[in-house]
Amino acid sequence: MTAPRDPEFDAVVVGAGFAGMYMLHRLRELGCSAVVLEAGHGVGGTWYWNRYPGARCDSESYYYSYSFSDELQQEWEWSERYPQQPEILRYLEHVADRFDLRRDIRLGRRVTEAAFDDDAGRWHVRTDGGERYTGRFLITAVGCLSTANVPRIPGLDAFDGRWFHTGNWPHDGVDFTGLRVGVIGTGSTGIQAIPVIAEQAAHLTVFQRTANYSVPARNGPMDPAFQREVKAGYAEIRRRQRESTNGHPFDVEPRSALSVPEDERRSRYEAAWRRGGLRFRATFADLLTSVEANATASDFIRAKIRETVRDPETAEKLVPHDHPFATKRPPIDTGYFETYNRPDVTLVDVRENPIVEITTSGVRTTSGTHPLDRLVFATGFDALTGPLLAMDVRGAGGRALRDAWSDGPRTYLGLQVPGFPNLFTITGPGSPSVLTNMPTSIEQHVDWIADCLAHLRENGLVRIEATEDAERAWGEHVQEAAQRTLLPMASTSWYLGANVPGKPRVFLPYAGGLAAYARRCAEVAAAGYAGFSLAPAPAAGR
Ligand code: NA7
Repeated sequence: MTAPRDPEFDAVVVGAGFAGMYMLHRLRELGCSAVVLEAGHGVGGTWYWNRYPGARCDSESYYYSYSFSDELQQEWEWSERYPQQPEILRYLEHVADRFDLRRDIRLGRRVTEAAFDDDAGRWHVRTDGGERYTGRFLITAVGCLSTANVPRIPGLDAFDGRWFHTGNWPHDGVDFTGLRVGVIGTGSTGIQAIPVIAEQAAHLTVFQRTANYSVPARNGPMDPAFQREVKAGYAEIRRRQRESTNGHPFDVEPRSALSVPEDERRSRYEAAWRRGGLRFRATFADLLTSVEANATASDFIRAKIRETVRDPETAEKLVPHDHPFATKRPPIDTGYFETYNRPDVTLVDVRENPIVEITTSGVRTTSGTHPLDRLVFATGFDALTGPLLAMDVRGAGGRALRDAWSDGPRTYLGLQVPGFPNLFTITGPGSPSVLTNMPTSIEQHVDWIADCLAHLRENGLVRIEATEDAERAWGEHVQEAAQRTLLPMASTSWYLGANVPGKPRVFLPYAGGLAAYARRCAEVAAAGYAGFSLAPAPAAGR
């Protein structure tokens, strides 16, 4: 008897979030056979896992969505300016149904190994359940922020209460009523969760390592007239997104913060503060390129924190001082700083009083023990490289991705890795990804990959691999692009890998802007995939 063969596909896609689902749709349009392997027991990716209290998107609903189908964008109704996690998940489930994607998505399959077979020119993929799949192409759609970072604090195992990481939240929810809750972390996630948890808990203790800037979100119900206007204007909105730096449809003020008189500058910041949201960053052209310009925005927010928080000592702890505004991912919030005016909320500065251990009953810092019943880690992710390295990926000659990236990720355009033929990494390190509105970047990547696969097929080619030279030049360009901004000034940023002990300090996303990046990708394709080596099927008998 012959052993059953692994199911064979043109492409194996890993992940069924925004990226994996659109990739499947495009592969089908090309007539390619494909399977999507998804670790979760439902589609949605980020929005399947991140169910913590207050979880919502910081980009506005009308543009944090797919643009590839006008019918979809016309028929879907968003209920709020910023969609909550359950609403985005419903949207992605709707997409899965509407485009009949589910029949090629295998849920509950975590990919643990992927190895390239040089002779056959195929990827062999294995899941945690021991299933095997084979594909000519392996396309990762694993997200940038999907590998939870739980700090190794001594004693966690001994904690008598329950603990949670925000990115892996129990599906049946967590009831904090009447409990003493601790939250570690004040990034975008902590800043969303803290006000909501404070409403429920008997007492909330926030453990803050780095004070963060935050701008009010100004969330609210979607205005039906605005929704109609958006739907009528989608073509233009999508064009603006694609031609922007960050994938948002708004313009950046072309003037320098330093070119306007102080009272005008202040009134512009006030207006941006009242309007709320990530657009605050666009108040002036040079907030991310000039230390002096940035200081005007940073000082404005610092003053707002001091105005909002009544206890001056707490306010001072909350005022960021070690990095310029927006050099770490800028959070937006609903009542974050106001939460510290509650009598049942305590702020602990763990830079001043580091956490020593977790005891059976709480968190012990150098200044004493904070008794807790529940502990929430809002401590972020092993960003960009974590989800790729969590799979044991082996390229040509059995080389491990982990070894190839021991000094930091090496990619060409964030899309391919030399030595890993026929592997495409959607929103991989070295692409704009997390510096942009993700669905916009995802669509650009997926479309580029789909066009590339069509090109290969039309030309009788079966193998594509980034060259070492192209990778080296792109890697240098990624670092230069970061250096042209203030982003590397945030020394504790996950953009730099600084949040995970032992991770190489390399600036991970491409900071040159989405529009410039997409132009570059298009030029590369138009030049016959410059920087990639393309090959036909090996001669028989090889
Ligand atoms: P982030 O932005 O990485 O924030 C994590 C927070 O947790 C941040 O305040 C960290 O402080 C803090 N942290 C991490 N490790 C520790 C330890 N060991 N002790 C104390 N505090 C710690 O993750 P988020 O989930 O908030 O946001 C991720 C992205 O998801 C977000 O930007 C959006 O794009 C969506 P630090 O600043 O490192 O000192």
